[in-house]
Amino acid sequence: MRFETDTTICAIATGDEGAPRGIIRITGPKTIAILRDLFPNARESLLAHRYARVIEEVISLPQLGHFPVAIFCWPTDRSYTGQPSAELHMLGAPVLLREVEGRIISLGARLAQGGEFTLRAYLAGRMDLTQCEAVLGLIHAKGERAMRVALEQLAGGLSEPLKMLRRNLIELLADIEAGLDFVDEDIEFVSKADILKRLSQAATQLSDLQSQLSLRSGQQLVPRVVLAGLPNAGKSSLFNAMSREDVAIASDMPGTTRDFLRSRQDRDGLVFDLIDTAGLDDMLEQHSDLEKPPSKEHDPDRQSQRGTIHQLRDADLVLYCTPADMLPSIDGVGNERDQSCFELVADHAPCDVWRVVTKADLSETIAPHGKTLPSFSVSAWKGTGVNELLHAIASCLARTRESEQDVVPMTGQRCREAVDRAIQRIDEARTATELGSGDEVVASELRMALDELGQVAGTVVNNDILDALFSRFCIGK
Ligand SMILES: Nc1nc2c(ncn2[C@@H]2O[C@H](COP(=O)(O)OP(=O)(O)OP(=O)(O)O)[C@@H](O)[C@H]2O)c(=O)[nH]1
Ligand SMILES: [Mg+2]
Repeated sequence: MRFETDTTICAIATGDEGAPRGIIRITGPKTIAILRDLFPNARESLLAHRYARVIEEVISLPQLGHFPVAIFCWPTDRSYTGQPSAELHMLGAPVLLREVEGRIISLGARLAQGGEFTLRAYLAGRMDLTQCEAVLGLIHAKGERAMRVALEQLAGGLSEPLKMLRRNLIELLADIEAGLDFVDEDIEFVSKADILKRLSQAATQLSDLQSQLSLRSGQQLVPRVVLAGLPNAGKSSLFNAMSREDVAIASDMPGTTRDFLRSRQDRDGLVFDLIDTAGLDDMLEQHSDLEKPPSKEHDPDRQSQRGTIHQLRDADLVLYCTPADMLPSIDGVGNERDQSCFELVADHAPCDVWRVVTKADLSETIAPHGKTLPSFSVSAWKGTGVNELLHAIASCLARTRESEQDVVPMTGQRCREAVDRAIQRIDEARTATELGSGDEVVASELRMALDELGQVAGTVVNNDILDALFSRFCIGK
């Protein structure tokens, strides 16, 4: 990767398979001079303005003919790269674009390397590294959500809190260092209480940043799939069938399951926890005091059902079990108790709730019934539908995992460790302050924390990181 910025670079920024419109980008000190040579008729207008503008021109190419070109021109450093820049928008025929690119090179530019335009934006202080990665994320975005995440990050979603955090720490460091010159004179520049308060604010900001960086359902958190329903709905039997072992007790006595059970599943490469819960029944009339934690409940039945409510709140997906013999009949009249239980579950689960018809062997055919048509039907006894359900869960969770990244994955991978180390340094600084180890020690911990954060933003430059990042860009970006 070339880190010099005194050359003028150019590249075709659009694909080479031909399109109605093609774009050539130029940036660097010679941009305007090159444009003036390329478009002699626009010499005056190219010099006349200091602001970004569009000039309609025609380019004459020997053997190829005359072609209209829209010159988007940023004549000063107020551009993406922080240097005079331009984009030539013209017919997207590859032969034509290559011809014009060749002319620009013959007039004093060189061909840009992949990522060099964004690298210049970074070197000019226009963007920090998290934003450069967001540009890359945008280029490679596979879906709408990935694109939105990249755009938010590009707009400063991560840079702004990072900037504020670094500013606060720099100010604290400056205050402490100012005091170091006067240690012998017993003047206190910044009190111990103030240092501790500011360090604890920094620790909170860092942990916010860390949660922004961690992928919700990535390595840290295993998704949780919770089975819920009325007592005797067949949850524990389904739990056993899905985990292929008899861990949960199933019986025809309502209220068999008291405490929740967990079984780790690995389906289609996706790991998730399946959770069996106590059937909800007594809770149906008790909506008002559901917020009470399970430990505060004295009645064991209600305590176990309260535990179910807590499981629901942490769920990534709920499988609501309705036994086939409780399904609404053709005329739409369903089991009222089951319906209110479904509503209770849907109210408390922060995620999708699928209706799973259990004991499907009890009814030969499951009649469709309007809007409440069940999505899945399974029989734990016969083993039917269980694999299909597991497969659907895995693909649903995989989709969610992909879409729940708060930051461009590359930024997440690169920054998580640096932020962890910064948290450790701030912790050390707090301990040193509490123990009265001396302001020099606190200042040195703060400097190390700032270095770590500098690596996230890219103010502390590490050539390997820059190389790894910018070499992944395509030419013209
Ligand atoms: N016909 C039929 N009966 C089933 C099936 N699955 C479970 N049952 C029966 O339904 C009854 C209740 O099953 P459980 O799995 O204990 O139900 P549960 O929802 O866990 O019940 P609680 O723990 O009390 O909330 C038992 O008698 C099971 O044998 C099935 O696929 N077909
Ligand atoms: Mg059970």
